[in-house]
Amino acid sequence: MPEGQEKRPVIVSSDMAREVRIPPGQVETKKWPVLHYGDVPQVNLAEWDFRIVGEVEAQWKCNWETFRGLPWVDVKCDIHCVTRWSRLNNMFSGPSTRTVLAQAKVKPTATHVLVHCEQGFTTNLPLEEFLGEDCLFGIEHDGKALEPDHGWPVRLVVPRLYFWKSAKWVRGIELMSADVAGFWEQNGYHMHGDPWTEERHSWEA
Ligand SMILES: Nc1nc2c(c(=O)[nH]1)N[C@H]1C(S)=C(S)[C@@H](COP(=O)(O)O)O[C@H]1N2
Ligand SMILES: [Mo]
Repeated sequence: MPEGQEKRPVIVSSDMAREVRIPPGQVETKKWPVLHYGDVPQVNLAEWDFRIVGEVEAQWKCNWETFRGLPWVDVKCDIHCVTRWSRLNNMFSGPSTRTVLAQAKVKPTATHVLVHCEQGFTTNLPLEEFLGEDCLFGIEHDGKALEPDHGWPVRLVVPRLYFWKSAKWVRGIELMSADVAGFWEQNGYHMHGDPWTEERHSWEA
């Protein structure tokens, strides 16, 4: 937790209030599976930076110390992978997407976000969903730094969409004036990805 921030808001994802917590076609797991394309990147915090580019009045860039020092929130949420596992009752901590985006002045033309990660991984989502109140840049999970496998030093967490939108090893965001397919989306995953209506693949759209 950043120094001087003794108390931070706890946000409970609205999906946790559902009577049925497991979306259709999903199975609960107590473990936390690891899933990604390619290798776990070697990240050097001294060289790490985070950028906000695209449909903004001025680009914004910061180093790890500044990013980590932004005010944090704690978010309780369930996560749902399109490969059919769901993991309930996670706690992620870090700066909210709203806090991070407030560092730049977004142009009114921005409608979507393309998230950029180490090794060129990308994922796309509507700006409105990126700014959901339960969305954050997760630095800790259940009070501990993320494991390298799960996105250390920081991953996006968008609890109400399938978990492939929760990009690991994130390095920046690009504000877009149109919806542009990211990595898994180019490979057939859905442009939106709502687990409750099973938006798994674009050919089922
Ligand atoms: N950078 C990056 N992030 C990624 C992926 C990836 O391939 N690269 N895969 C996504 C997919 S498909 C899933 S299901 C989740 C899995 O996160 P986990 O390994 O922490 O469970 O990460 C997502 N984030
Ligand atoms: Mo996934």
